[in-house]
Amino acid sequence: MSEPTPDSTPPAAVSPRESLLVRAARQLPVDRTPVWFMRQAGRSLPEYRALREGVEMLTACRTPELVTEITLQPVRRHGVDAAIFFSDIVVPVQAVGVDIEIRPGVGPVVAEPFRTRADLDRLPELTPGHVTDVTESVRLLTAELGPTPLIGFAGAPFTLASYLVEGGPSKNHERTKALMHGDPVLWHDLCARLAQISAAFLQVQAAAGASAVQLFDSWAGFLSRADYLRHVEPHSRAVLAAAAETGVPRIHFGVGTGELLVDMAEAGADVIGVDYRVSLADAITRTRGRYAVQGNLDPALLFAPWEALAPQVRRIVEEGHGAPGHIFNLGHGVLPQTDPDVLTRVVQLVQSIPRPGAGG
Ligand code: 1CP
Repeated sequence: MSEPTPDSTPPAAVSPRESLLVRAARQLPVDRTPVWFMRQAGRSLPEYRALREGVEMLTACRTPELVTEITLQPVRRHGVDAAIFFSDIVVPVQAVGVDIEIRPGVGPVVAEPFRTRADLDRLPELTPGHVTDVTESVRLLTAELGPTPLIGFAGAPFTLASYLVEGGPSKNHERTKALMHGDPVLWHDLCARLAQISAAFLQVQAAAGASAVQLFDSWAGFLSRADYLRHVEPHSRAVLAAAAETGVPRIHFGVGTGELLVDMAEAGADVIGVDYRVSLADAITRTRGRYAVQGNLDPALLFAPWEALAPQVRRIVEEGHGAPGHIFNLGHGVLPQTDPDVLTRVVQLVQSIPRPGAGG
């Protein structure tokens, strides 16, 4: 099989690593904008809720047959251009032995929060042997997905550290920031360990067949730029550099990160994820048109009437035409009460709009 030439769009059925999503991430021409949704699996889908009946979240994440079925559900239903691996950002820390569970309606809860140097002993490095189920899940999935790319993911060190230090979801991240400033040496050691874990988790997914990876730094927007650059960016940079070795494109995403967008892109991303607070046009200007962009429909707009929603979808696709590559997505995850039929309609609309300048 030969590489597609950069100046032509390949025919529809290609290998996932030549798919629209990967081409857009690599700034290669595409005849239309690829689309997927963060949190497209689960939550809003009745078929997901049926499968999860009586099964704990982390058990579901570690059971390859369930992971495969749950990951495929939104691909079948919505016809999206990529699958997102059904897992959670806390799976790799659980895999190395941290006592953590995901409580319904709450999120990840850590039995013994991390506060001291001795706690680092509870966080060994991750090896592929810790996550053989993940390798198996990705292999099963990529066999089923055919030409549709699978996106692997991991949590970034800061977002993971926040769960470990706070012990669960946090509004203000106060204990995390107290550790960052109160004991910067321990903070850096914790983040360096988490960076190793995230990087190894991404590498396992790419080695087993994922065609792109996304690093979720969901809570980075709670940081000042100075804190981000000093205490966080070097660790995210290390994860993205390790991910680069796999050869698959890297998407870097956070929420409320308008002030950090350039730094997050320059940390080593191929694609910068843009939340809904910053327009794609502004994001493209801020990053000087050097990066592919992903986003950024406000997930709450999926509750608006179609006549109000459709022009917003079109506007975002058109703004994305100004970037060297655009992957349509929401500005954050699908909200649980979203009508899945609206998501399908958004996919169809995005896929109906040609991207100018593809030469085809
Ligand atoms: O029982 C359930 O169904 C629990 C809900 C749920 C689901 C479906 C959680 C708990 N995690 C997931 C899956 C998940 N998590 C995926 C794969 C599914 C998909 O995207 O379609 C992904 C990519 C994640 C990543 C994740 N988990 C992030 C980063 C993305 C983001 O939303 O910013 C974060 C912050 C988490 C932690 C987490 N896990 C679950 C919840 C409710 C939370 C957030 C809690 C909080 O507010 O802090």
